[in-house]
Amino acid sequence: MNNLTAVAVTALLIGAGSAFAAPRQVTLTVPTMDCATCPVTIKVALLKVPGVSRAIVSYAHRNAKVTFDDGKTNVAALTKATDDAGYPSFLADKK
Ligand SMILES: [Cu+2]
Repeated sequence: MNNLTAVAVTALLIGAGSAFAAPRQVTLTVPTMDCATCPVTIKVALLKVPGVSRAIVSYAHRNAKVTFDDGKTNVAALTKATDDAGYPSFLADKK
């Protein structure tokens, strides 16, 4: 019974935590991609940033759509991650 209560409390805490976390999506322009494997490198770099849940990188559009928890990371950390991977990027939209 105590274990069950602990599990229930933990579930509530996790639920409350995710209620406060606001998932945010931004588009980063990455102008220097020059071949089809560049997006893979960029995606891996972005997904390593704590708080990033999704990264869709398009070579055709030279951009990266990134979904992240803005309680854990921010746009500056995302652009730094692509910079560090060799691809400078900047925010394409202000949403
Ligand atoms: Cu490349």
